[in-house]
Amino acid sequence: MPARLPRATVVHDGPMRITVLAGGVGGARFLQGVRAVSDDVTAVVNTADDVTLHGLRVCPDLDSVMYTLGGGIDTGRGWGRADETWHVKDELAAYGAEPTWFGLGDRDVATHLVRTKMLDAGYPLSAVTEALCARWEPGVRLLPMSDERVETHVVVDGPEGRRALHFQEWWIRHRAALDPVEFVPVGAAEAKPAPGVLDAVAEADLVLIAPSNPVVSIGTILAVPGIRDALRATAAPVVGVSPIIGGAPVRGMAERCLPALGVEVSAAGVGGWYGARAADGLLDGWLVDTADREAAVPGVDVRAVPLYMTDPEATAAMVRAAAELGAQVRRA
Ligand code: FO1
Repeated sequence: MPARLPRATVVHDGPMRITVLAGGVGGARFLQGVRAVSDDVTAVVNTADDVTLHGLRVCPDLDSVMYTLGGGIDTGRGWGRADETWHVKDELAAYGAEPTWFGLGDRDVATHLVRTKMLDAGYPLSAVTEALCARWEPGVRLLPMSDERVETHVVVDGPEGRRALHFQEWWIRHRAALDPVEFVPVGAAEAKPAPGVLDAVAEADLVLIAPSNPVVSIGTILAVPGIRDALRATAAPVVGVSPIIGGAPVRGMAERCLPALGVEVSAAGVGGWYGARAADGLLDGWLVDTADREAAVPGVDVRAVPLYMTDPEATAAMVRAAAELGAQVRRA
């Protein structure tokens, strides 16, 4: 009879079923750590960054996760392919074909061509993602948050008055320099969770909210009707990981997004924005960096551990800390 693990660790026979809500670059690095902790991982990935340009459907966050976990990512950028070339982009620019500000890599174009062809043939995004992952074998189940189109548009005030622009234009062309008045997940109200998303939340042993941008990566997932309710209803502990360390985001310009929602750029501010499950919010536990050990979120068990994802092992240690916190949180 193998020595039995302490009850708090054993949640069911087989690997711990972990479901993660994640965005792109930060979410992908976080998922490298989750994958090291369990081989039964489902990632629910933000698709509101998605954009159609030059006739191609581009899904940045799904691709960042797929390439990172599949070993094809350019690790410096955190998006797009390693060993990339930019001939298509340069040739398009030579024709004056807009937009010229979007970094369309030659290897990356193949992914967009396959995805666009399958979408045009009527396959839902979840089936397209599964097909692309057959090549990349990310080692986690990759689910788009929805098969319906949801696109974040950013409302900004400019010299010519108030206007909305696609998130990618705000993010890439303007480097998020235009002060956002509002972030609008266009299409969210009409969207449904993709097949498998609600079950992945309901049947998980642990639900994690990755340290992705709370507004344009996690907030957009929560805007899909049914997902927030599933998180509040699941028997699994819900543990979030702070994307803010010492008052600043590690990446992803969250400090440019949070003020538009009136949320303080701090571990406590973001934790409070997600809220305690016992008080109409989502969290049972909130993992913050040791620099933010004083952070308190009413109704949420907060724990401070090193949160810099310097490498997959460091990230795995964070994930284990989150799992331990999940096993210990007081449940309403
Ligand atoms: N981010 C940039 O800052 N500049 C780019 O030119 C750029 C191109 C790009 C192409 C494909 C892709 O999958 C992602 C790309 N990203 C680029 C990142 C993208 O803007 C993501 O939405 C952000 O990283 C936020 O997750």
